[in-house]
Amino acid sequence: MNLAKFIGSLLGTAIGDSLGAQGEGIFHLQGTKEIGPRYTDDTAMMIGLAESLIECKGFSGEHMANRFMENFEREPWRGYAWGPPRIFRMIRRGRKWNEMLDREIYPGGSYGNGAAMRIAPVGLFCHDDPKMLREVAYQSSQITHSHEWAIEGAALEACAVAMAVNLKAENFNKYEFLKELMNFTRVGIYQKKLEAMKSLLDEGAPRGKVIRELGNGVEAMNSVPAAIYSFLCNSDFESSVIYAVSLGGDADTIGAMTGAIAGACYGVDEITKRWMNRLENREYIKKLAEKLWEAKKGVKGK
Ligand code: F2R
Ligand code: MG
Ligand code: MG
Repeated sequence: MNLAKFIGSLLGTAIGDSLGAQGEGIFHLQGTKEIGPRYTDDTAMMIGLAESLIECKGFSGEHMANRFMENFEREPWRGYAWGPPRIFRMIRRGRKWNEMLDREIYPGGSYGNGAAMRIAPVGLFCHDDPKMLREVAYQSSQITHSHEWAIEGAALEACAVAMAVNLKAENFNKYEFLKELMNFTRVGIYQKKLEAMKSLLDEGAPRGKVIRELGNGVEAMNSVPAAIYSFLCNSDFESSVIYAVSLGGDADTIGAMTGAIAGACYGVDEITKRWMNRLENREYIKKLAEKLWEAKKGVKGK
């Protein structure tokens, strides 16, 4: 278990988010190279998820839902989307975390990328146990997102983070990585997009084609594949997140999810120093990664 990878993944999330936050919603963002002064809801929710896993030494739906709600109430200005704040208000009024409250907002539940954008701590905490990883990814997602595309997107992103933790960066083979993700996913729309990545990688496809085939939107199935691809088609942390954000669209979230995977692969020492120095709340996020690592060691030692 490598502490630098845990720290890299949580700080990587925050850096990718802060880099993309400057241009969320813009179609193409080529040229963005400096992080903004603030991270957004992506990192705020990743922090809540990590805090809960640490405090409970594992998953507790009620605790996690309350932590999401409290963190939102303290900082409602982080740029949350439409659904989650409504769910937090329902929870404040006494509704339960596992009532699939998003179905009262979106028929069939939300397939937004809000569950996947915060999932890095699950990939880290469950990096050695794929069954538990899928279970915790699904359950933690269902607090706000119960649509199959949202929970599977979160599990796939968590799986990519876990695989990145487990691999030695010098042995990274993008096609092997992709194959393992294809074996993991159970949902057709992700299987199709992972399949498409093979040819996109082979031909070094231009950004326009990548966006057309994988998407760059706020929906989980239109952003998780873009983040995985951004990691696969680059070979260091900085170029991975710059590429992710250059796809535009939901740039903070594609940046955050790419940063989580790339940070887990390359470790904190390979993260661009000028970004680290500017990152909001850097010391707290680093501390959280250390505590998550300690909590994992404790659980493993039992
Ligand atoms: N939302 C933003 N940014 C724009 C808002 C900025 C903000 N108001 C400000 O500047 O202050 N960013 C963040 O939201 C995304 C994550 O969203 P999440 O948590 O998944 O939310 P939600 O509401 O569940 O879903 C988001 C959108 O997805 C579409 N959608 C989801 N389920 C649907 C369904 N069943 N049918 C139709 N559409 C569905 C909707 O368009 C939702 O609005 C991240 O980008 C994060 O950065
Ligand atoms: Mg955001
Ligand atoms: Mg976003």
